[in-house]
Amino acid sequence: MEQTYVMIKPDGVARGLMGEILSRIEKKGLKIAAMKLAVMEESKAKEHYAEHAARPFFPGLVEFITSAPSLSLIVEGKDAIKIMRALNGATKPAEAAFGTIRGDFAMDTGRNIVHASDSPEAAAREIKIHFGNDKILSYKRSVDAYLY
Ligand code: RTP
Ligand code: MG
Repeated sequence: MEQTYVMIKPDGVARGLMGEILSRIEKKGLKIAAMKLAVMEESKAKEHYAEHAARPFFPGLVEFITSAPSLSLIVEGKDAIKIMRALNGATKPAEAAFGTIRGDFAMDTGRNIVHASDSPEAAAREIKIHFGNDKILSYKRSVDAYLY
Protein backbone atom coordinates (compact mmCIF):
# COMPACT_ATOMS: atom_id res chain seq x y z
CA MET A 1 0.00 0.00 0.00
CA GLU A 2 1.15 3.52 -0.76
CA GLN A 3 2.15 5.76 2.13
CA THR A 4 2.16 9.55 2.33
CA TYR A 5 3.27 12.09 4.91
CA VAL A 6 0.55 14.38 6.24
CA MET A 7 0.88 17.26 8.67
CA ILE A 8 -1.87 19.05 10.54
CA LYS A 9 -0.08 22.37 10.83
CA PRO A 10 0.01 24.46 14.04
CA ASP A 11 -3.10 26.42 12.96
CA GLY A 12 -5.09 23.20 12.54
CA VAL A 13 -4.02 21.91 15.94
CA ALA A 14 -4.61 25.25 17.69
CA ARG A 15 -8.05 25.62 16.11
CA GLY A 16 -9.12 22.25 17.44
CA LEU A 17 -9.44 20.68 14.00
CA MET A 18 -7.38 17.51 14.58
CA GLY A 19 -10.42 15.31 15.19
CA GLU A 20 -12.33 16.71 12.21
CA ILE A 21 -9.38 16.15 9.86
CA LEU A 22 -8.51 12.68 11.21
CA SER A 23 -12.18 11.77 10.85
CA ARG A 24 -12.22 12.80 7.17
CA ILE A 25 -9.07 10.76 6.53
CA GLU A 26 -10.52 7.69 8.23
CA LYS A 27 -14.00 8.01 6.71
CA LYS A 28 -12.50 8.13 3.22
CA GLY A 29 -10.92 4.75 3.94
CA LEU A 30 -7.30 5.76 4.38
CA LYS A 31 -5.43 4.16 7.26
CA ILE A 32 -3.48 6.13 9.86
CA ALA A 33 -0.23 4.18 10.08
CA ALA A 34 1.61 6.55 12.46
CA MET A 35 0.89 9.75 14.36
CA LYS A 36 3.01 12.16 16.41
CA LEU A 37 2.10 15.46 18.13
CA ALA A 38 5.20 17.62 18.60
CA VAL A 39 6.75 21.02 18.06
CA MET A 40 8.79 20.52 14.89
CA GLU A 41 12.52 21.20 15.21
CA GLU A 42 13.71 24.11 13.06
CA SER A 43 16.19 21.88 11.21
CA LYS A 44 13.39 19.48 10.26
CA ALA A 45 11.10 22.30 9.11
CA LYS A 46 13.87 23.73 6.92
CA GLU A 47 14.61 20.32 5.43
CA HIS A 48 10.91 19.62 4.92
CA TYR A 49 10.37 22.87 3.01
CA ALA A 50 13.84 22.93 1.34
CA GLU A 51 12.28 23.31 -2.15
CA HIS A 52 10.97 26.73 -1.03
CA ALA A 53 14.24 27.93 0.60
CA ALA A 54 14.73 30.82 -1.86
CA ARG A 55 11.11 32.04 -1.70
CA PRO A 56 10.26 35.22 0.22
CA PHE A 57 7.72 33.40 2.40
CA PHE A 58 10.27 30.75 3.55
CA PRO A 59 11.44 32.38 6.83
CA GLY A 60 7.88 33.07 7.92
CA LEU A 61 6.79 29.59 6.92
CA VAL A 62 9.54 27.94 9.00
CA GLU A 63 8.82 30.25 11.93
CA PHE A 64 5.12 29.40 11.82
CA ILE A 65 5.56 25.64 11.40
CA THR A 66 7.90 25.54 14.45
CA SER A 67 5.84 27.95 16.57
CA ALA A 68 3.52 25.42 18.22
CA PRO A 69 2.63 21.72 18.09
CA SER A 70 1.76 20.13 14.77
CA LEU A 71 0.49 16.61 14.14
CA SER A 72 2.62 14.42 11.86
CA LEU A 73 0.99 11.41 10.24
CA ILE A 74 1.84 8.54 7.96
CA VAL A 75 -1.32 7.85 5.98
CA GLU A 76 -1.66 4.64 4.01
CA GLY A 77 -3.87 3.27 1.25
CA LYS A 78 -4.25 2.71 -2.47
CA ASP A 79 -3.33 6.01 -4.19
CA ALA A 80 -2.90 7.62 -0.75
CA ILE A 81 -0.73 10.46 -2.13
CA LYS A 82 -3.26 11.69 -4.69
CA ILE A 83 -6.24 11.10 -2.42
CA MET A 84 -4.71 13.07 0.49
CA ARG A 85 -3.90 16.02 -1.82
CA ALA A 86 -7.53 15.93 -3.01
CA LEU A 87 -8.87 15.82 0.57
CA ASN A 88 -6.68 18.84 1.46
CA GLY A 89 -7.74 20.93 -1.54
CA ALA A 90 -5.87 23.68 -3.38
CA THR A 91 -2.99 25.47 -1.64
CA LYS A 92 -4.79 28.84 -1.76
CA PRO A 93 -7.97 28.64 0.31
CA ALA A 94 -9.79 30.97 -2.08
CA GLU A 95 -9.23 28.40 -4.83
CA ALA A 96 -9.94 25.34 -2.68
CA ALA A 97 -13.28 23.68 -3.37
CA PHE A 98 -15.86 23.39 -0.63
CA GLY A 99 -15.82 19.84 0.68
CA THR A 100 -12.04 19.95 0.97
CA ILE A 101 -10.27 20.67 4.26
CA ARG A 102 -8.82 23.98 3.04
CA GLY A 103 -12.02 24.92 1.21
CA ASP A 104 -14.12 24.35 4.31
CA PHE A 105 -11.85 25.70 7.06
CA ALA A 106 -9.04 27.98 5.75
CA MET A 107 -8.88 31.67 4.83
CA ASP A 108 -5.20 32.36 4.03
CA THR A 109 -2.41 30.58 2.09
CA GLY A 110 -0.02 30.93 5.03
CA ARG A 111 -2.59 29.34 7.37
CA ASN A 112 -3.89 26.52 5.20
CA ILE A 113 -4.10 23.93 8.02
CA VAL A 114 -2.71 20.83 6.34
CA HIS A 115 0.18 19.46 4.31
CA ALA A 116 0.45 16.28 2.26
CA SER A 117 3.33 14.96 0.14
CA ASP A 118 2.96 15.74 -3.57
CA SER A 119 4.77 12.73 -5.13
CA PRO A 120 6.12 9.28 -4.21
CA GLU A 121 9.64 10.77 -3.98
CA ALA A 122 8.42 13.53 -1.65
CA ALA A 123 6.50 11.02 0.48
CA ALA A 124 9.58 8.83 1.00
CA ARG A 125 11.73 11.89 1.75
CA GLU A 126 9.26 13.44 4.19
CA ILE A 127 8.47 10.17 6.02
CA LYS A 128 12.23 9.78 6.54
CA ILE A 129 12.59 13.34 7.87
CA HIS A 130 9.72 13.06 10.35
CA PHE A 131 9.61 9.35 11.27
CA GLY A 132 13.09 8.18 10.26
CA ASN A 133 14.09 6.93 13.70
CA ASP A 134 10.69 5.68 14.82
CA LYS A 135 9.33 2.17 14.91
CA ILE A 136 6.15 2.09 12.82
CA LEU A 137 3.48 -0.27 14.10
CA SER A 138 1.70 -2.67 11.82
CA TYR A 139 -1.97 -3.37 12.53
CA LYS A 140 -5.02 -4.69 10.73
CA ARG A 141 -8.43 -3.05 10.36
CA SER A 142 -11.49 -5.18 9.63
CA VAL A 143 -12.80 -2.39 7.35
CA ASP A 144 -10.01 -3.00 4.84
CA ALA A 145 -11.78 -6.15 3.66
CA TYR A 146 -14.67 -3.94 2.45
CA LEU A 147 -12.54 -1.17 0.91
CA TYR A 148 -10.49 -3.21 -1.51
P1 RTP B 1 2.13 22.03 1.54
O1 RTP B 1 3.49 21.75 0.93
O2 RTP B 1 2.18 22.78 2.84
O3 RTP B 1 1.27 20.80 1.57
O4 RTP B 1 1.32 22.98 0.56
P2 RTP B 1 1.23 22.85 -0.99
O5 RTP B 1 2.04 21.69 -1.49
O6 RTP B 1 -0.20 22.89 -1.32
O7 RTP B 1 1.91 24.21 -1.41
P3 RTP B 1 3.45 24.54 -1.62
O8 RTP B 1 3.55 25.25 -2.93
O9 RTP B 1 4.31 23.34 -1.38
O10 RTP B 1 3.70 25.61 -0.48
C1 RTP B 1 4.08 25.22 0.81
C2 RTP B 1 3.41 26.07 1.84
O11 RTP B 1 4.02 27.35 1.88
C3 RTP B 1 3.05 28.31 2.22
N1 RTP B 1 3.00 29.33 1.18
N2 RTP B 1 2.85 30.57 1.43
N3 RTP B 1 2.60 33.35 1.19
C4 RTP B 1 2.67 32.61 0.11
O12 RTP B 1 2.63 33.08 -1.01
C5 RTP B 1 2.82 31.20 0.26
N4 RTP B 1 2.96 30.33 -0.71
C6 RTP B 1 3.06 29.12 -0.12
C7 RTP B 1 1.71 27.63 2.33
O13 RTP B 1 1.45 27.37 3.71
C8 RTP B 1 1.93 26.34 1.57
O14 RTP B 1 1.09 25.33 2.04
MG1 MG C 1 4.05 21.34 -0.97
